[in-house]
Amino acid sequence: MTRYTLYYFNGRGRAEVCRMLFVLADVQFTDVRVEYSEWNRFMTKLSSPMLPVLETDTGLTMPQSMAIARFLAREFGLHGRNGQEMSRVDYICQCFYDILDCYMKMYHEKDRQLYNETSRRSSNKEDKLSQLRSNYETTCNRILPFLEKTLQVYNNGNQYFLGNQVLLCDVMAYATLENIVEDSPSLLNGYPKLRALMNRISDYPKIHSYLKDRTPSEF
Ligand SMILES: N[C@@H](CCC(=O)N[C@@H](CS)C(=O)NCC(=O)O)C(=O)O
Repeated sequence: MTRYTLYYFNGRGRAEVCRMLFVLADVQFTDVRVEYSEWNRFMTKLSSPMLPVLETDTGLTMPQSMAIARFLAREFGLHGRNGQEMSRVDYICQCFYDILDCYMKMYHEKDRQLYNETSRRSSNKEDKLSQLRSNYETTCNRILPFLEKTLQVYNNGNQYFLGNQVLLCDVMAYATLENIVEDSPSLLNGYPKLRALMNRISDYPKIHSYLKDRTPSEF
């Protein structure tokens, strides 16, 4: 059996979708949480300028969260049954990723500014942060209506994105939407089907116990 190691910082961020896929598939993995202070050392070891990175004992080392997630979903049978289903899973994931990417950029800027609190706040920094927040909110307002509609293609949106099976895109939905719920829940007003999907996924037995036992993290 393949041994998997997932490297990321100590947060949910861009890696949580991959962790949830392992949980859903009941596959063991080593969850390495890199401290920021150790990052330069890890960067050399992994020869990747960014995290997450997935490593296997079969010789694979790969960066890019969505490429990793798609690889795992294919390995675990969570990507759809044919090309058409896989392409639907992919475009739904990519829509959520556009939101998550804006969110992470905003989060890191906020974090960096807090970390550098000793240097005085300048209007440039505040402009940058409010620009990133505005990009994030605009992206949510542009993409969420499409996702709410897309969910309703199967069973009036009362199950999952492709009907009755939980797939990569549903896990990606949860991993993205939980950041919105934490940071700015009103952005989800008007999307009852997406909200209900989140509850359905968090109630899904394996996911439910993972979420219950998960150590809370800042991002
Ligand atoms: N598109 C990449 C983006 C990866 C990325 O920007 N990761 C950030 C953490 S969320 C990182 O590694 N930052 C470290 C650095 O910039 O030195 C992905 O989705 O994996």
